[in-house]
Amino acid sequence: MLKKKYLIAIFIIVFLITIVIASLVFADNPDVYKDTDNDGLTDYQEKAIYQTSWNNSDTDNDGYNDGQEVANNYSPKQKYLKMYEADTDNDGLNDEWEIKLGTNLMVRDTDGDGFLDGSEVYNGYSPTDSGTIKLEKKIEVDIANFNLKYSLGNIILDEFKISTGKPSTPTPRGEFHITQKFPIKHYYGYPNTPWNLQFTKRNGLGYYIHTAYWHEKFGQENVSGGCVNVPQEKMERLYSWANEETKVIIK
Ligand SMILES: [Ca+2]
Ligand SMILES: [Ca+2]
Ligand SMILES: [Ca+2]
Ligand SMILES: [Ca+2]
Repeated sequence: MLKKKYLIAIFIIVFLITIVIASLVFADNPDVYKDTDNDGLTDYQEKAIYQTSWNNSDTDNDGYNDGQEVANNYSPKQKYLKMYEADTDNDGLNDEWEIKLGTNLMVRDTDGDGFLDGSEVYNGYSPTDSGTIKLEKKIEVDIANFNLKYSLGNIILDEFKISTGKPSTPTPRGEFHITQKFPIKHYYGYPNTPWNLQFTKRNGLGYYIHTAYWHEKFGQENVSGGCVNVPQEKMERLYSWANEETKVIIK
């Protein structure tokens, strides 16, 4: 009985010592605090996340330091490109989403399962877990708040202001799926509209999520004939990412 008590006590002591040593090691990691090149990103962020130079404040040599670029959503690695326009490792997943999803923006197959990060995200798999569990691809439209967000599993890939159907031609509410994709559509009075995602059809009429080059009412007023209008600079990424597995929830 006494022996058992000793064993438990020894176990607890060893456990506590391990915790203390581990916390000392991590607290002692200077990279977490140090910003050697004084560009606003710590050495740790530069080495582990942005893959920038920790001792050169302007990695891509474009006149803006790494921290400034990250703060303004520009790539510190690729001259003049926004974070989402850069795909440093050319794996089909842009640098902004690599960082959101926790993948390595210099490694094309982060989890080493034989599938590129970009194709995993497109097909609804985790790029950081080699398992085969599917993640939900979901677009959520909040009509009252003029808001659209879309996500892979529980990670939001983007969120922005939109405009939906005016009171006489409201956007249908409910749960749908993307049914068809059209790179260009000609709507009545609005030809050559890029990036169209159809999510339902009623009385022979298709309802879409698409750009609207003819107005700037996003976040302000619902003006459409029932479609969801998205700002031009937001739509191409959403269009490329969405497929028939993508759920559309409109409320
Ligand atoms: Ca730095
Ligand atoms: Ca730079
Ligand atoms: Ca990439
Ligand atoms: Ca992979």
